[in-house]
Amino acid sequence: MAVTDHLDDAYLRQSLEQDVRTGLTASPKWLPPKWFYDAAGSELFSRITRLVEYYPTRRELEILRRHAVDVAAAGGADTLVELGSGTSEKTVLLLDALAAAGTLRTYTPVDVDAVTLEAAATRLAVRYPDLGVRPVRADFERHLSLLPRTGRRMVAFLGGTIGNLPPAAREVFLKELRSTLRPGDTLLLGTDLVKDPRRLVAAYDDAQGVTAAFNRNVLHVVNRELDADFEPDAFAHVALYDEDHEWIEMRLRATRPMRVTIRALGLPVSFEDGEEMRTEISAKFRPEGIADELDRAGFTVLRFFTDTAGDFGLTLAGL
Ligand code: AVJ
Repeated sequence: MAVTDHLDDAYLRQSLEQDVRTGLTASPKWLPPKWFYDAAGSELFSRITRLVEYYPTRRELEILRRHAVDVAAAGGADTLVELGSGTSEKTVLLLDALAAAGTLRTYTPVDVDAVTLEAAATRLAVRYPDLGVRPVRADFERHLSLLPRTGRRMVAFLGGTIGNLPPAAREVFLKELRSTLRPGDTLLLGTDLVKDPRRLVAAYDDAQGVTAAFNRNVLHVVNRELDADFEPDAFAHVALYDEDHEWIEMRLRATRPMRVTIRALGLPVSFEDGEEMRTEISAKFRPEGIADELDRAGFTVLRFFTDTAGDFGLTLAGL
């Protein structure tokens, strides 16, 4: 399967270097969640989606099972572009509905991890022999303008991944996405919703420690790619809910004082005992907040769907 690759090694390397230098010299330290997703991290995330505590994937599937037909009918798309497609597990429901509606021609999954992208694209090409599957390896924050320009498009951004962007970056992202779309195109946006903080924290701090391993994976990635000497097991996994910002924060806490060297950057980094480094925010939304943000970016909400428990939201927006 031919993958259109906008992430050549030099580009990836340069953005990782820049992110690591910026994040690890900041106070407090941070690393962007994008770097969780190498092949091992994508596999760990896939295990997270099957944990009892991690409800978002199951809830979004429930919504798609019930409403994919409505989404397909309202969207009328011939091209489905999926940002952060991962294993494309949920996409099958959308593809079935769009295929049944008779409009669908092309599916373009977009992801940063080549292995995951290739596997998902091949699997879907086999399942839908009449569908043009055109995988694109790209960073959805940087390469929106390079996505397919033809046909009537539905851009799906599922799973709540938009919540990984802080509010200002969300605004930029939504405005840029809006500017690549034309009348008739739609956005299908998955968002986790505000709920009991205990359930939120449990979803990001599971009993089996899969999320902890996922969190520490970013250190393995930096070790491998930038010849660093982090001891991932010397960092404790932290998940907390920030009530003011209404987001989950994942952090890695140094369990003792440490000196780490990022050899490829010639960068020494010290951690104090107990020092915490932020590795992810995962924002939780309210329906009116979603409509507001979409509105400000020039979208209009066509439909809002939720599951029976009201845990997760799926919004279909037009221009
Ligand atoms: C894939 C970004 C939607 O924020 O819930 C899961 C990633 N992090 N557990 C999320 C994640 C920790 C996930 N997204």
